[in-house]
Amino acid sequence: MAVSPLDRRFMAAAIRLARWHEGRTGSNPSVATLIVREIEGDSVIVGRGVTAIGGRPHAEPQALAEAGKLARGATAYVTLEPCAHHGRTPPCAEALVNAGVTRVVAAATDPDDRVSGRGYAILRDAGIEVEQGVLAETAARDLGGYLTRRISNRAHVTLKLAVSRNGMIGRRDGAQVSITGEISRGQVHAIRAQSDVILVGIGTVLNDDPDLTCRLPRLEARSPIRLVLDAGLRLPLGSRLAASARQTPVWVATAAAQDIEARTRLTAAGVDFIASETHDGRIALPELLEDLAARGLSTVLVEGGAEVAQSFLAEDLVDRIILLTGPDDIDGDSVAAPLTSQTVPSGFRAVATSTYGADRMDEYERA
Ligand code: AOF
Ligand code: ZN
Repeated sequence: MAVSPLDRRFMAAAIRLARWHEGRTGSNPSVATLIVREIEGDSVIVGRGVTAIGGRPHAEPQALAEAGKLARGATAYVTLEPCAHHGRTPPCAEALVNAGVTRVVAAATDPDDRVSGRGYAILRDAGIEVEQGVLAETAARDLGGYLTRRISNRAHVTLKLAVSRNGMIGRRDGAQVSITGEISRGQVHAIRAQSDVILVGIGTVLNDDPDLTCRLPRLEARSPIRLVLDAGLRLPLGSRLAASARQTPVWVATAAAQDIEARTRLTAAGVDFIASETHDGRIALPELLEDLAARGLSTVLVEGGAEVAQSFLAEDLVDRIILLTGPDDIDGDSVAAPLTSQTVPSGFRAVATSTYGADRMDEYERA
């Protein structure tokens, strides 16, 4: 049976379900499964599952448990190829076979060496009809962090920039200016909640003293690790970051041999350190992203400032750009944004545009 419009609709629903646990499944990707069966001429969802918080159980056994006997003869919609390896649970591909599913529609292929194609092979060898690649692009966008970590062995980078109407990101004298409104702020906090790490340079910390937490009602607990690029270890003990390190983790990427006293005091405040390589006095970014990936962290949201954004762009380490453009100009002596909607680097393509109050949010990804 070929892929039908109905298949695409169920897959779209599965992709939406997978978003429920995005950013909450540890090093495992958040994927979803729907079990759909013909009942009296209608296609009915009889089981649904999304990778559990923390990463296990996987989506498939949960959906199959809900479907029970109704899984026999059903179609399973999976946003990622079902796993083929024996982890703490038997392979999901085998679970689908054993439950008597007769057709599997899948979106993205799993690049995990233990799976990659083997999940599909287990299904086909058991006589199950497999359609792969359905809405693969959408699924791959959501799974971007996981796929980049597995394929490129580094964390996936989203660069977030808030730019004034005249293409500025702030005042040169450091005075605080508000570029975007309340609605955008909520949106940014939601994106924070889905990220594993928020990254800023020490300049931003010294200038703005930011919190970098998610402050949306009921999502406070989903604030990710806050990581500061600080080769010279200048993070003040009195900064909001250091002062809240016990509630929400703060990591400092710094050169190995730094002021032992400052380090000891920050450690006592709950700050953690990543001993990092430096190039010309700056933290080496590719190595840092590899280090994060090796720790099971997939997604990094780069939030400032201009110099840090510029470094990630110059080293071709940006996978996604979120550009917020406010309605007003910043006058006087101001800092030009590394990019605006007019000057997005050629390696990127626009994937979405939204309006939040008076602000516009443009989203780009690698072409
Ligand atoms: C699935 N369904 O819901 C997810 C999958 O450490 P383990 O045993 O949990 O395996 C982690 C791997 O499982 C991960 O790298 C990816 O290949 C796969 N994730 N697979 O069948 C799921 N989350
Ligand atoms: Zn599995």
